[in-house]
Amino acid sequence: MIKETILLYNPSPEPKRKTTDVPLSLLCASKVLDKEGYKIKIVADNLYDNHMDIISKTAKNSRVLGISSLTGHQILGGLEACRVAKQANKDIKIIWGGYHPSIFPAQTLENPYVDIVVKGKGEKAFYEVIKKLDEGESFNDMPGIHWKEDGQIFSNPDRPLEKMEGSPQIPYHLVDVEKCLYPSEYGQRTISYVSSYGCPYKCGFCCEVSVYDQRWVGLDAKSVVDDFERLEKEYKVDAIGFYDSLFFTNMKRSKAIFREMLDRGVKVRLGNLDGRSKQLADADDELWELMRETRTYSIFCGAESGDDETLEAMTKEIVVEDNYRFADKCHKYGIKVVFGSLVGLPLPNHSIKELTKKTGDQIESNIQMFDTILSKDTRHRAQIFIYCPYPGTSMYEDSIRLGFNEPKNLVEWGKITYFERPVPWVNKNQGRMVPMISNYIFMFLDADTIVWAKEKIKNKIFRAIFICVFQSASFIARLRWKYKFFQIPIDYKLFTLAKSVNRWI
Ligand code: B12
Ligand code: SF4
Repeated sequence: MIKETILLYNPSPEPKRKTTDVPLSLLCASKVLDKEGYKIKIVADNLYDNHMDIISKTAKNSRVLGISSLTGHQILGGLEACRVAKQANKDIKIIWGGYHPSIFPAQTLENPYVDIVVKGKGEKAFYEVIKKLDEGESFNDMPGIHWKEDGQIFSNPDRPLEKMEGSPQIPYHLVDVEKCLYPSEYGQRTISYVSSYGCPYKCGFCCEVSVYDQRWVGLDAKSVVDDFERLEKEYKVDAIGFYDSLFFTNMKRSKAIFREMLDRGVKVRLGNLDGRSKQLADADDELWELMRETRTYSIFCGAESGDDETLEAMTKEIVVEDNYRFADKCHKYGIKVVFGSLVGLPLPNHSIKELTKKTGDQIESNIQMFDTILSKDTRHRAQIFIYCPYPGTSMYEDSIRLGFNEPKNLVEWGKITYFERPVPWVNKNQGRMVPMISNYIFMFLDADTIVWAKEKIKNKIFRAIFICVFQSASFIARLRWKYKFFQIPIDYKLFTLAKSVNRWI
């Protein structure tokens, strides 16, 4: 068996901003390979300053370069790594995985650098691909694998979603964990973690449907809490940020995790648990009491819209009232919510002009909904994103019909920027206003931001200056929110500038 280095790269999701997080996608994709003794080197910009040099050097002795990528900027970083690696070693095989290649396996393979795409969950699939490469065999019988041979693209059917029980633990030891822990609102040493994959729902805008086809698998409660204990003991982690798509899919499992934590005295704080407003608002008090007892910090919830017609068009299977009921329940039990929402959706039977107007109405109704929610609990955080069409979702074809200029290749998808109006019916003013409200005003409305931000500044003088500046900016942002005045964005531009030079803002 050939066990040369397997070189993996996690490109930064945003231009000019260093990653602060653990490369979780690559760690999970490496689980089985690591257990089987393969030599793995994971490169990311927070792990090495000169990361492209490391790629070039390591590529010389590597059989494979693996790239993980979402749609957007990560693609460009991934392609740059491919160029550097191929220059160092023209025989290196290049494998892409993650959401973007999973949505577009064939189009990803059209890029001359890419040899193989792993669609969906990667733990076993990646190992099997490497084994086949070692043995010089074809990928014909391997579900979920797409590949290129003599310029021709071959595609296999999707892979069944394997159970998580019995799969090796996440090999955090493959990276310098100290460089990947981050201070969050709920812990000084927070680490990212995932306990399930997929989602059984079919929201019309969400790419989860095309990658996992409404399937979901979750790790059993005991194994999840084993992981928490290990992270607590080995890395002195005090908080865990969840990256599940829908943590609360199975309420029995969720309760069992909280109970297991209490029984075993596990003290790490959990945050960013993903849930749906209706399911959680309807959940029994036992679940809520368990979350209170375990000091669960926050839930991430796609509230999506303050307009019932838009929620219906999204097939979200909730109404606006569910968002209010859920927010009240969280307030009662002292749990913070981060609410996501979308505007600029391609509603059927609307012209572009009507959709631009509808986008304005959606912004308005989301503002109204968040005004009500945030005025009841200032710890809740709101977010508004502009819709971006993804294939395999029910809204994609509508978007193309309505004039969405579909990117035609990997490079064009790499240039998609989420706050710069990916769809033509979102006008310039809306494209400017949405990120200003979402990234700037909502940040200052969130009562926890100042508590958390000032803790990160150790120097007393800097801290005092920071608090002064923060409070002045906060005053302006609150005034804007009170009067719903989002024009003449000089303060926002200054904030954006400050953000570009300080990665913690
Ligand atoms: C953390 C996260 C982020 C992070 C970045 C993560 C990163 N990769 O660096 C941040 C906060 C920056 C982010 C931003 C955004 N995100 Co995001 N994010 C997530 C989240 C919650 C977790 C990702 C994760 O780590 N999952 C756990 C890992 C283990 O799963 P995984 O990545 O799928 O990896 C597995 C397989 O894909 C495969 N695999 C992955 N990589 C590789 C590589 C190789 C070589 C192989 C063989 C296999 C393989 O194996 C892994 C193990 O099975 C996901 C939802 C989710 N549950 O995944 C959304 C998600 C990925 N994000 C999404 C979206 C829409 C966004 C934003 C557009 C949100 C917004 N409107 O601003 C932005 C865009 C970012 C950008 N500029 O490109 C979408 C996907 C969009 C897309 N087509 O890429 C998701 C799926 C959420 C959703 N359901 O809509 N996000
Ligand atoms: S938006 Fe959330 S609930 Fe809807 S399909 Fe995506 S992950 Fe599932």
